[in-house]
Amino acid sequence: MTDSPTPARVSLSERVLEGDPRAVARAISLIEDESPQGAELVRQVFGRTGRAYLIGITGAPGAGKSTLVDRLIAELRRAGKSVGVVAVDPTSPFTGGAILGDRVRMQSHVADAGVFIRSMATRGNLGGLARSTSDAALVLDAAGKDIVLIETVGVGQDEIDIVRTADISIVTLVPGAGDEVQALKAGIMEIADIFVVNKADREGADRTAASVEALLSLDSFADGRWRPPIVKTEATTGKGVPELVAAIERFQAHTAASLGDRRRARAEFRVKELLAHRFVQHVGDNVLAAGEFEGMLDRIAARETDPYTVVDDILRRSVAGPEGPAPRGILNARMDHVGIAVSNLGDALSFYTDALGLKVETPEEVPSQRVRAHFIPLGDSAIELLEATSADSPIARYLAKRGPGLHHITLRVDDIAAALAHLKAKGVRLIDATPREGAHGSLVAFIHPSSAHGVLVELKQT
Ligand SMILES: Nc1nc2c(ncn2[C@@H]2O[C@H](COP(=O)(O)OP(=O)(O)OP(=O)(O)O)[C@@H](O)[C@H]2O)c(=O)[nH]1
Ligand SMILES: [Mg+2]
Repeated sequence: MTDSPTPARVSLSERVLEGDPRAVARAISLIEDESPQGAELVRQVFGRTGRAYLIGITGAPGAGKSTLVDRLIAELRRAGKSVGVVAVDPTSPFTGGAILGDRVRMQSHVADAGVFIRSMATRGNLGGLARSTSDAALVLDAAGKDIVLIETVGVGQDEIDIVRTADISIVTLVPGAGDEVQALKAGIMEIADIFVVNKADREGADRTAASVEALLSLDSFADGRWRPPIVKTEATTGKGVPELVAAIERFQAHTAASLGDRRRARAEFRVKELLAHRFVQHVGDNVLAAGEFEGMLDRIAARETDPYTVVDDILRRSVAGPEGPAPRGILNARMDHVGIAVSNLGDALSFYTDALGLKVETPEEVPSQRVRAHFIPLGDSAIELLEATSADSPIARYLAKRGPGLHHITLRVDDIAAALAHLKAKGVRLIDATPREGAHGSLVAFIHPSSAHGVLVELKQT
């Protein structure tokens, strides 16, 4: 990106940081589309975030969350705070209705420059939604909003990821939701910092509050731990909303010292989730061939392989390098090692270990060849220093004829018999038409140097 001082060339991230609402809208769209520019934008503004207080509001469809958010905006504006809102509906793949509903519900603030409201559409999975919600909140934070409200539907386990985005989580219930509270016990207790019983004008608000209270009383909340208060509200009239704001402020004060820890835990979750997502994406894009994954699943279903073997194989292939595994041709050949004939092992070792700083493995005697082999592991492959142990060793003859230097290269293949058949069909001159036993139960075969442009090539199947 060029650093041009002309306003027309000011980057999107700069405009977001200035609080330009059109830039904020554009930025959130990029994030919603999971585009690389969205990720780049987050990278650029991240250092300038962390100032906003993130308030998550979750609850069943129609609980009155948007109406409540609308009231909260009004309260917060009165207190001189700027507000951003992200409304999410993971339950509906077509959020047109919800978006319209949110817009209508929060309409009173549309003209207010201190308020920015955005609905997030559902694309794909909840993980993606949690990610984009959290990034959208970051954008609003970067744009200078003091408070970011995140509205999300549902109070189940699935929504916990989304709620994790916030500094405080408010769970909204309505009269008659007692059964729901019981059913979702664990999930609710994990995410709620404040319980709101909205629609308190309706019959049964006290009973719902009592069932939450019964749940809370199961916990002793020792050591100054925050005990979630239960606040009754009437979002339509605004009754109880100042009490809710007061409860939020109490929580904020109570957890001020631990806010950093909460955000750190969030970062850990975010990083791991993103890493898993990116890794799976990388595997699909760069590691596996088209249809290969489906083939693996078929073979698992047919009990020809198992999930652990498949994942180990994918992992091994994925960590081949930052550029991903190199194409290996029809034989799927990988460099196993390079064999170097040395006349003076001491000199050779001082170069490889002292100068290059490599580590030599314990030497291996190959009596049949009258050779001692010193392996030096080098990433995925190795260097093999070959030392003659007798004057009639092939290495001794090689040294006498050609001097020290490259003796052979060894390529690892998956199926040596198939490789030999393929090479033979290609008219390649082979020293070994069929594989023979190598070290450690491997199978090896040599290609004649006359076919390999002066290099002795060994094929190996482990
Ligand atoms: N009687 C009563 N109705 C309310 C109250 N709060 C909200 N409502 C009504 O409940 C309906 C749903 O309100 P919303 O604010 O859209 O609820 P929501 O939880 O945002 O709904 P979704 O986003 O669709 O899940 C609307 O008709 C509101 O007017 C309240 O305190 N009392
Ligand atoms: Mg809503």
